[in-house]
Amino acid sequence: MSYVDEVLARVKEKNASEPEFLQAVDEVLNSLRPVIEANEEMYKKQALLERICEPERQIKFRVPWVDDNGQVQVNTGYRVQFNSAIGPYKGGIRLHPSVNIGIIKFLGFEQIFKNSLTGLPIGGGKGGSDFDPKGKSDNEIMRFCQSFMTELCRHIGADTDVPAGDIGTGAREIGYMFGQYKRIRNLYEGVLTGKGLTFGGSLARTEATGYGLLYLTNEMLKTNGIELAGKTVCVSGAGNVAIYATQKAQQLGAKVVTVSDSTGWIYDAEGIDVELLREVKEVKRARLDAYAAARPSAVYHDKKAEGSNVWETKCDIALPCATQNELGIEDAKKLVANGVIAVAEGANMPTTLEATEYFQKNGVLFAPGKAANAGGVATSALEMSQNSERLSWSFEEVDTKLQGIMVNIFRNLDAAAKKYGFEGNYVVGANIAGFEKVATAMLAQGVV
Ligand code: NDP
Ligand code: 2IT
Repeated sequence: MSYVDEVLARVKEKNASEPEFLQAVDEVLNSLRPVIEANEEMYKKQALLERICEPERQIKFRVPWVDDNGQVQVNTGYRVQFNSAIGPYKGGIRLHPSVNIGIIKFLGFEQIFKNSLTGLPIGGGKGGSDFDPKGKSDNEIMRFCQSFMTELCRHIGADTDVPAGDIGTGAREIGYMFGQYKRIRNLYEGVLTGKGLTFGGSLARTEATGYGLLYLTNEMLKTNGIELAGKTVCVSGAGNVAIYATQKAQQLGAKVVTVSDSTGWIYDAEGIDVELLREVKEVKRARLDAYAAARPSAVYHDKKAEGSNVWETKCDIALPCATQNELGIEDAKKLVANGVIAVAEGANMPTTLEATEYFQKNGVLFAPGKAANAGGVATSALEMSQNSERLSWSFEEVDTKLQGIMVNIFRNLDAAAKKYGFEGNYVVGANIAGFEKVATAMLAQGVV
């Protein structure tokens, strides 16, 4: 049995109840085969793959809070500090009822390689809670965030671990968490990113993941002789990533015809109206049927009633920006039958392994999330730099750096794929390019 197969078998046995984590490990380790096989004995002796699949530290804690009726509620909080070989742990906090340790581990594992790809000095981590922000009042959100940070604050710090947003965690939640950290630790430091602009946040961080997704997609298309302008795009999700992906796609001359949330999706023949979408989702925190009600060209589809989703819409480019495993094999077949040219993941692991392989076999350009959505965390690292030097850069300065980072990520993964004989396989390219830097740093730092 090869070293990769041995480790895969052990990881599966050890983490049998964590399907998302196993899925992420399966994809990464399988695509690292050419690198590992070139130096198998050394990697095995160093147990490098076992070390990379085992978080440095996992923190699980109780989060008690009082709701508006005076009832005490209890949630579970997590922070997985996965790998600090190349910098302090860095990664978001997910607030969603589906959160469990396996989901946080999959996200933390992906974050190791993503953060490495950015070229910036950040390690991999992720956190969250099974708290559901939907339908909660501002005061309930604040009490939850304060309780969550009351425990988390002893494990994080500007040079230790720097959390940020993810599903269910936006500027409001980061603000409450920052306030509580500062109060308890008596430290005014860049301990979180995605902060408000009046207290150390970076311009363009809000837009960065969606914008970065389009910068990388554009570079991938250009490299393959294809123009983004004039293309029809399907976006899923209607949150932070989806909104700014839609905005940048339109600025670059494409037409985005769909967005979705957990209950339904919109087809808008005239192209999504981003200002209206922002008003519905960011300001009113309403459902997408409110978008359709305000826009005659839009049709609302109820997911449950119709059993449908955005992927049945004919498009040239698909950008899944909602959540893991939202694009399966049947969706991939529909997209390919409808002539899709490129798929780029705004979300983390939104495409199942089977669907990814189907795209690749059918000649669809496929950009994996750890490369395509790295613009968010890259800009978080730029926020950390600004906090350290106690300065703030202009929107244009940050956006220009972001563009450079995304183009560089694509060039690096394209080159890594070519170097190992997998030209055009950007999944293999991203995993190898991300892994090499982390592996070199881990080996240099000894058995820790
Ligand atoms: P938001 O909370 O802002 O938006 C999430 C969107 O996805 C919402 O429209 C939500 O619908 C939908 N969604 C979430 N969970 C589900 C589900 N289980 N089923 C169906 N729809 C769902 O999150 P973000 O936009 O920040 O994150 C989206 C994805 O991008 C995630 O995978 C995240 O990990 C990834 N990502 C985020 C980055 C960031 O900087 N924010 C950076 C890199 C990756 P509803 O409104 O109904 O809840
Ligand atoms: O998945 C991700 O990269 C994020 N949610 C952003 C993490 C960050 O630290 O900005």
